[in-house]
Amino acid sequence: MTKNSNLLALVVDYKSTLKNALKITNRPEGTCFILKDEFLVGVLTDGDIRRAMVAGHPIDTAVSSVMNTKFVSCLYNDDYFKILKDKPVSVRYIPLVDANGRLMDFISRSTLEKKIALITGITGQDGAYLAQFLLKKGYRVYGAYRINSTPNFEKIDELGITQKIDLIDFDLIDMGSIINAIETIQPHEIYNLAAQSFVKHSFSQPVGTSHMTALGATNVLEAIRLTSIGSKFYQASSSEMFGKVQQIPQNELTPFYPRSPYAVAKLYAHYMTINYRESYGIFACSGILFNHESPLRGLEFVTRKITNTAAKIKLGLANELQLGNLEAKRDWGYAPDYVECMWLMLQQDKPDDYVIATGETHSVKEFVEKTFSYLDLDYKKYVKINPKYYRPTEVDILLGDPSKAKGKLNWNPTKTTFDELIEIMIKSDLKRLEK
Ligand code: NAP
Ligand code: F7E
Repeated sequence: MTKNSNLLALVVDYKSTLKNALKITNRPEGTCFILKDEFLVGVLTDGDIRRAMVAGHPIDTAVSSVMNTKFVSCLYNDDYFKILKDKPVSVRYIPLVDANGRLMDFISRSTLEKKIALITGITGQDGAYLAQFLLKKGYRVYGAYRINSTPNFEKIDELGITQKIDLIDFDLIDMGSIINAIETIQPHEIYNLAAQSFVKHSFSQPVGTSHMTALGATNVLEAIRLTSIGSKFYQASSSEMFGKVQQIPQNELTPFYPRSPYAVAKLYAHYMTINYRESYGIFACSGILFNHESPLRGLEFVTRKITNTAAKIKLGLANELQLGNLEAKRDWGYAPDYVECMWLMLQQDKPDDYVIATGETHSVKEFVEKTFSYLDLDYKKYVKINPKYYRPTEVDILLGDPSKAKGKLNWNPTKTTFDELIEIMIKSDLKRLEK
């Protein structure tokens, strides 16, 4: 749709009820529509108005004072209350205006019927699967990515969803870009998946990891607080926070003992999420996800390194696989099963934190053995230990207890078994390499 002022004629008609307008825009009860003449120029939540009234303003001043703090919906006139009371209104196209009343864009009714999600880390494994999942649920999905010299959309390309996602550039460590994204998009849900997520790199880049993985999450939380749009927030926390485990299996009450700069950064972000929930009433959830893998897993992570190299060996494209600690044990699940939990957490009545795991643990060696034996290869002939893949401190065993997620989210932790996961990954690597 072009930004043509003639289209303003399409903006509002008065045939159906305001209640319908509330319904189609998927906004909570108590939402106020801001109208300028006959044009709907923005939306305020009940919370916005209540906050301003608590500050002692009469309702009309309260509304205008709140609106002045917003990027969108900054016009106000008396028609608003008159129309709210007397005239039913339905919206086909909503013009978005800036603080000076300039037309910025239109939002179509069909767009407003959809829930809006903002995913940070859209170029990563989970970002791609979560986007696919939310698109299937009918969401409008905005994917935030950082600008690199070469854009890296290969995962969403592989799922065939790149054209269905609205891609926006931002950087986790640049709060202005996050505020700008939230104000422009007005998302109902924000999934913060972006992070420096490779544990080994966090030892060589501890400061960069803290900036992205710890402060990045704080930037998003602070942006949610400042924009006051009421977006729900999901934080991608990690089983790495259990580190030197204090209890087996680990659940939501297990004490943390992080063993890498990555894990320390994630723990900071986890507690920030809880703090923003308790301090400001933000609907913020932390998903403590155990390792989850897939054909879209980065090649540097051990599972994908194993399946990809073993497939290459099978096809005569490589002759050895160099690994570090084969004794480490992990609770490995399938990424597409796990992104569903992220969404489920944000659909509950109350925000909370959940452990997401399969409840099974396997060693790296077991993963290697199964992969090679699936390909009729003897791993002992090909696997070489290289100390460079060891870490200064290791997490020896992770085993999650997903009972809470199973009970409260009605989630099935064993939808995809360990053997099925390995098979899916090998088949995909073989297929890709054969191409
Ligand atoms: P991933 O594949 O490594 O993806 C990480 C994403 O973060 C990438 O899209 C990356 O973008 C982006 N990113 C990094 N720094 C950024 C910055 N400064 N600004 C903007 N974007 C930035 O990770 P994943 O496996 O999908 O995991 C998703 C999240 O869950 C991560 O936070 C991870 O730490 C956490 N987690 C993962 C697991 C797991 O087993 N997969 C388990 C628990 C928690 P580029 O493409 O530009 O690098
Ligand atoms: O290592 C051992 C390594 O790098 C798994 C991230 O998604 O999950 C992931 O972190 C184990 C470790 O994952 C190699 O020492 C042996 O014990 O695949 P990984 P990770 O460190 O568990 C958690 C939950 C996250 O949150 C993280 O973001 O495998 N290992 N040899 C090796 N690991 C690698 N990468 N490469 C090797 O050659």
